[in-house]
Amino acid sequence: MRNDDRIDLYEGDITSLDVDVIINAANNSLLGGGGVDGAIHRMAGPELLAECRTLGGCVTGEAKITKGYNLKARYIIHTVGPVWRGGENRESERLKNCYKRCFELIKKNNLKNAAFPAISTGVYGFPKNLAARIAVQETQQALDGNPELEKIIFTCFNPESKKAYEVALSQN
Ligand code: AR6
Repeated sequence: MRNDDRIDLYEGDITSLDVDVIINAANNSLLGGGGVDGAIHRMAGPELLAECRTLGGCVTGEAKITKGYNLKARYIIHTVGPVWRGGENRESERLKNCYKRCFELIKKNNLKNAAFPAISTGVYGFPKNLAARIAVQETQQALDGNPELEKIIFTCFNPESKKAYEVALSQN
């Protein structure tokens, strides 16, 4: 695997991680929801919602950054993944854009390490294997293009997700 010393898999809750930034799989409103979004808002506290209210939402495939508040992570990047509608609606392209926009913000803010959840693979129904392939490809490209970036952690919240990343990493 390329960049293997700069990529880690972590099984567990992304909100517990002590990293520069965690990525949130949000919705267009950026005002919270279930899944990882709900967990992040709960742990970060009400000041996060207050900042999110000033952001004016977020288009699918884009990303916005906030402070981390009560999290150990200093920042949160909120990105909105696509809802899976069978694969013919530019879902892959939109998911790729999520990763690209996140990595742009990571670079712009000089962040050295980041943890990603498996964006779109919960409520939004994106197939886990394809999503993991996209996550790994975009991460490899970003690591190649940003020598300052030390570590990317893929957070796996269930064994199926972990397996999907292991396969994707072994093929890269
Ligand atoms: N830490 C790490 N990963 C988690 C956690 C956690 N605490 N909780 C869930 N996951 P989802 P989506 C995993 O549904 O598919 C929200 O309501 C989960 O197992 O959180 O992008 C938003 O507001 C799955 O692998 O996000 C949107 O409305 C992955 O995170 C919608 O869900 C993503 O699952 C976004 O749906």
